[in-house]
Amino acid sequence: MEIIDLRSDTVTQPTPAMRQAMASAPVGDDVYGEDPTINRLEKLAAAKMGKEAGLFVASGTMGNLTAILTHCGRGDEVIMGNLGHTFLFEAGGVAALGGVHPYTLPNLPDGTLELEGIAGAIRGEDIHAPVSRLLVLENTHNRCGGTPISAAYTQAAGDLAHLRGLSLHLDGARIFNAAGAYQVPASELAKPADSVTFCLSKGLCAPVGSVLCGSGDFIRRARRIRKQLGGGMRQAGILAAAGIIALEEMSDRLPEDHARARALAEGLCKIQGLELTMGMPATNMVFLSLDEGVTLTAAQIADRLAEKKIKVGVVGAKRFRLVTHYWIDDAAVEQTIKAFSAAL
Ligand code: TLP
Repeated sequence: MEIIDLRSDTVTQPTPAMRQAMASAPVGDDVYGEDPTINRLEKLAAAKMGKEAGLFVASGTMGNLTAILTHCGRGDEVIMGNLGHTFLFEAGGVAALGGVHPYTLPNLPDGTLELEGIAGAIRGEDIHAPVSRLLVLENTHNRCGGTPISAAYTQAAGDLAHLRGLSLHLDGARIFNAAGAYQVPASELAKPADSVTFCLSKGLCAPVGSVLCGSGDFIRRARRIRKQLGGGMRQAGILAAAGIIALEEMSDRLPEDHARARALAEGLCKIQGLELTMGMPATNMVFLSLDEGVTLTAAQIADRLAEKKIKVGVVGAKRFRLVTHYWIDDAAVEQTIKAFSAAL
């Protein structure tokens, strides 16, 4: 039996079309700007985001780090959510490698930051304070339940940042999930942002990579930072070839994963002992917790599920995260609901 892996959409295997494209991709040395497949991917990505230029990077983390280090110098401050991926899960890279000071604001349950909170966090002219340089938003918001953030909110936050002299970076690791949820082009969600990263290697199934997009000048500067970080790649067109398929063939099908996440949530919340922590999913993430009547921990239940070849994310003593993706079909959803029921 195949393994049902719901831990993340990062576990997705490349599609057969990707493997074929990778095998035959024309390549060159990208540090010389001579990889035709990377150049094609960067152009395509920039067009999808409505920006002038793109930069292929190894991961979402590298894309966010490159962006933040391009916007900010040492001692500058970046405002971000306390549940944001850049704050929680990127090993403190902006502080460790860039000397950039994070100012965190509480994320609201829908993944946004209160506009008054952002306004209040922006520093004035005071030699005691770091210089406020950048605001970071995340769409979809991972730890807030995979919630999609609207274009209207992003515009309002971007307007506020710009009015006060800050730039806006969007961690759009799953921006195509947000676009699918709102039924709008991703470029509309990214429009207010000065820079945006999105991942090819999550729900879009490519094996490696993300793209950072922004103005031509911003990407020229980001290219140097990527080199500093050791991210100048050579014949990586082999990877970009899969990224092109990801953008052309996989970005519009994500609502199928959202429908399966809803089916999974509907089935699981009927099981005694389980509750949906963040309500019905709007995209591809289901957050679940065990109620007080259950004595087992989430890790113990995950072990029982693993015996049935089902892998789920354990994100707290009593909490799970289940993520649907291309390799999770209707039968896998049903099997998972049955296995949870038996494990409890
Ligand atoms: N998220 C991973 C884990 O790191 C938690 C996951 O399984 O969801 N931004 C967001 C919003 C992300 O969710 C992630 C990965 C990244 C950036 C980083 O991407 P990678 O893993 O490519 O560095």
